Order: sequence, then C-alpha cells, then structure tokens
Amino acid sequence: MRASQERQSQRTRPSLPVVLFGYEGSTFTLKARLALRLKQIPYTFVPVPGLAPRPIFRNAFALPYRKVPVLAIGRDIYIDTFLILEILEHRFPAPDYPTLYPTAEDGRTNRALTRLLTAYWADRPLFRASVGLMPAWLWRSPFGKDRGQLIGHPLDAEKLARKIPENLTAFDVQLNVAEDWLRDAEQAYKLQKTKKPWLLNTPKPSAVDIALWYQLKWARDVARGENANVLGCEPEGESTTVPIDDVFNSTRYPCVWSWFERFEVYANALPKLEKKVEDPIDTLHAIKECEMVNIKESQLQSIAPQLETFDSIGLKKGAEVVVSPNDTGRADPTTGTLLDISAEQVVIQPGRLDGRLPDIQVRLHFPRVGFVIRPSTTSKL
Ligand SMILES: N[C@@H](CCC(=O)N[C@@H](CS)C(=O)NCC(=O)O)C(=O)O
Repeated sequence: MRASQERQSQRTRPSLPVVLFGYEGSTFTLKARLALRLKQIPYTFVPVPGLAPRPIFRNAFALPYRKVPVLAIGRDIYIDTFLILEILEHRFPAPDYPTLYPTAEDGRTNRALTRLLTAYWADRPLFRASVGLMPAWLWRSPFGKDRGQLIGHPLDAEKLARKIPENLTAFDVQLNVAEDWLRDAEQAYKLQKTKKPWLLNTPKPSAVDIALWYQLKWARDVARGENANVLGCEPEGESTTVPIDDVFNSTRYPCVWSWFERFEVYANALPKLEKKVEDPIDTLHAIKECEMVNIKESQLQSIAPQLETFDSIGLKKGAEVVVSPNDTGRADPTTGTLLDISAEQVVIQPGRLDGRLPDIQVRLHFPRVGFVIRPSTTSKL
C-alpha cells in the first residue's frame, strides 16, 4: 500500500454521507471536487442535468435555487462553493483531514485573503473572462436560451460570437496578473531555496491554488469545446473552438504554465475517493435516514455574534425569509423559516414548494457573501 493510501485508511471516515450534486463540465462543480480531493474526503457524486430544470433539488429538498454544485452532509444542504469549501474545512478539520489552508513560511494561513481573492476575483471577474471564451455554437444552442433565463434576459448569440476576439484579450489581461503573481512566488522560491512555489508560499497547494486552477482549467476546456455533450450541444458552424492556446501557453506565461501543470500532477496523485452514482434513489434514502446534527455544529460561526438590532429588519429566528443570489439566478428565490443567521451564513428550514413538503426534512445553508436575505413580506424591495 502506498503511504498516502495508508494515511487515508487510518483517517476517520465521515459519519454522515457526503454527497455532491453537480455535472461534468460545470466550473463550480470542478472547484468543489478539487476541494474534496485535496481534503481526501470520501463522497458520492450525483450527476444532475447540465440545463434547468433540476427536479431533484425541488422535490427532495424544496430548493428552487437553480445553480450547482450543491453539497449534502447528512440532512444539511450547503449552497454555493464559497460556503461549501469553508464547511468542508469546518466539518472535516485537520489533523484528521488535510487542510485547505496550510500555514505559509511566515506562519500565516492567509485564509481571509484567499476568500477575498476567490469571491472577488476568481469566482467573478475571472469567471466572466472565462465565460467569454465559449464557442459561438454553444450560445446558439438550447444552452444559450437556458443561460439567458439564468441571467434574466435573452442572450444575443450573434453578438456574443462577434465579441470572442475581444474576450480573448480580456482573458489575456487576467493571465498577465496571474503571471506577475507567480513570477513573484518563483523569485521568493529562488531566494529561500524551498520547494517549487504554490501561490501563497505554502508547503502544499491551498484553497487559493484551487481558485485560480479550476478557472484556468475550465476556461481551456470550454474554449476547446469539451464537455458540450452534457449541455446537449454538438459543435457546428465556422469555428468550433476558440484559440485559447494562442494566449495560454508555456512561452507566453511560463510561471503560470509550470504552476498549472504542477497542481494537476499534485491533485492527480492523491487517491480518488469519489463514488459516482447515476441513480440517486439509494443516496437520497441514506440522506433521509441521517440524524440531524446540532445546528451549531452544522454551520460556520462568525467572529462577532449577530447584532440584536438586526431583528428590526425582520432577520430574526422564526421569521419567514427569502434567500436569493445577488448576481444571476435571482428569479428562483428560496423561501423558508429562519433558523439561524450570522455574518458568515444563514440557515433556513424550507417550507412547502409547489404545494408539497420536501421528501426529506433538511436544513438549507447559504453564505452571506453573494446572497440577499429578506423577510418574505419585503422581498421585492
Ligand atoms: N457562486 C456559485 C456559482 C455557481 C454557478 O454559477 N454554477 C453554474 C454552473 S458552473 C450554474 O449553476 N449555472 C447555471 C445552471 O447550470 O443552471 C458557486 O460558487 O457555487
């Protein structure tokens, strides 16, 4: 047995089922999968359709939220990778599981910096630059119509097709920043003569390496037209791929390139602990059978407690609230009874959806960053 496998067999196995719902070719599903792999958590992967609707979320959890991935740990359902990564760290802590925040040379974990870079760079502007590399035939397909609904207005496929050369330059701008960062890290490595660098001079890759890597990997895949079959599309038309290799290559951006390859080798060398199931019935049954853990244990704690004065805007326990993303997907808000709220996250118990109770009694967890929570009576304000 290899040393890493031995370590895994000694590691505490999760006492509750850990289930990731997502689809092949989904950017953010890739991010969650990488975090689970780096943390070496055994989990079940349930593929959901690449296009809405996804009735499994509505029926099983009364969850109209229309994005992926969604993570279940027993009967706690976590939405959005910004929360998912932190919850994995909270519920599967070191030393039983590898940390996503290894300590850097100077003794810091840089967790807040990583979260800021992830939420306000990789997951948003960098993601937008990557989306701009989708080949035109994708926008002309049912995928284009579906994503128009997600964004809230129809997309003009021909206009998007014309913008691709400009989008490629926008992606180049992002790579230039990444190269600057990694060149700096390489200089530090030469001075310290330590191992080849990760983004924040950590001994192993951290959550910030995941954040940059998953975006670059997805951008390259999508520009090359990979995984389009999951979205129900076939390449057609004048150009089937976007020439990403012209901007992202080892000559133009050598430091990013060597880090990118190094991360892939690192992640691939870790044991794969994912079990993919095509039929979710047994998995949903296993979730239904779980005991609910204490609510405090199920959620992230904020540094300061929730101010009682916030009760006056209706965000108090027991209130009926509406939760929706503050960017795309606002047309599908989730409603429920507020169980707890802090500056980190909100927990709600879903009520009836389409007139029926969820098949499984769950708690739904959303991060505060990227979401709006309002009492249901004022949700349209
Ligand atoms: N902020 C979310 C973003 C999730 C997201 O945008 N996911 C994409 C797939 S990669 C999505 O669900 N798009 C709409 C859809 O697939 O219906 C997160 O971090 O989880």
